Amino acid sequence: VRLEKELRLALEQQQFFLVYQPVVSLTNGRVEKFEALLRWHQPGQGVQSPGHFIAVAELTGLIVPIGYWVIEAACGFVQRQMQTGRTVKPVAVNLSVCQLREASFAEKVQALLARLKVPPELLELEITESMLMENVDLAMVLIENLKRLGIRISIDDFGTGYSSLSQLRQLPVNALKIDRSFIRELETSPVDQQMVEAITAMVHKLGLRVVAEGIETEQQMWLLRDIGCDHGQGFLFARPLALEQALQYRGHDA
Ligand code: G
Ligand code: G
Ligand code: MN
Ligand code: NA
Repeated sequence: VRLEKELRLALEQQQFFLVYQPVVSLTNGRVEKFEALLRWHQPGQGVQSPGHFIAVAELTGLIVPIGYWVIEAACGFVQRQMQTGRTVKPVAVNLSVCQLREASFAEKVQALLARLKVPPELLELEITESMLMENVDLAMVLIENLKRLGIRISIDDFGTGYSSLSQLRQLPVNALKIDRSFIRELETSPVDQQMVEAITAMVHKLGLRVVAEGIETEQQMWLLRDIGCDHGQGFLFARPLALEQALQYRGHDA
């Protein structure tokens, strides 16, 4: 109950902020996009990660207004990039299942993009595999609506849920992110290597891009590159960066 009050106050008093982690091409090192990650500057407690408060935000429904704040702030990052005159990279935002349950979600996001003059292709929404599986039919309709608006969709934490090939085949998503748990012991685990190979081959057959999460070592990066993963994200490239740092982050971009 106290946390709920504090979260309400956090929203009113602008205590939330976003950090941005680059997703890079494993073939040429260029920045493909940034993933926006929520942080809370809790007074007297320092900076909190979503692990500490997302569950309460979801239970209380506060994740809905917080979620719109996140999308708006991520669009602000895109606007800042547009002002630099350099190539603008898309921004990906994580969603909670409660946000998708709101019937007007797609319309509201569309209105927000229009108001902020951000092209829909520059926004990507990350939906976890387990969220998809909670209600496949609803997720399908929603994803189709969002796609029609030009917004990109990716499946997060892939490999931890239980989607079937036929379900994946029907989903109009752009990319799939292989969960960090498959990458962590990649160097020493032939089973994990085979899993990642199989997922990559399958996802490529569906015409989608594959992103590997949680890359921490060069060896992991080379293995993933050989396997044919398209993009990578992880501490090896960059930790989640503050807005100003993210604006300056170039990776191998010219
Ligand atoms: O950034 P960090 O590793 O602490 O994130 C922990 C988890 O919180 C991740 O699973 C991430 O997807 C989730 N998360 C980060 N930002 C947001 C957000 O804005 N909304 C939601 N719903 N989840 C987020
Ligand atoms: O569930 P999701 O994929 O949205 O989680 C993203 C989270 O993963 C972020 O909170 C981010 O801090 C964390 N993360 C990103 N790269 C790495 C990494 O290389 N290693 C570890 N351990 N965590 C990472
Ligand atoms: Mn994510
Ligand atoms: Na993930």
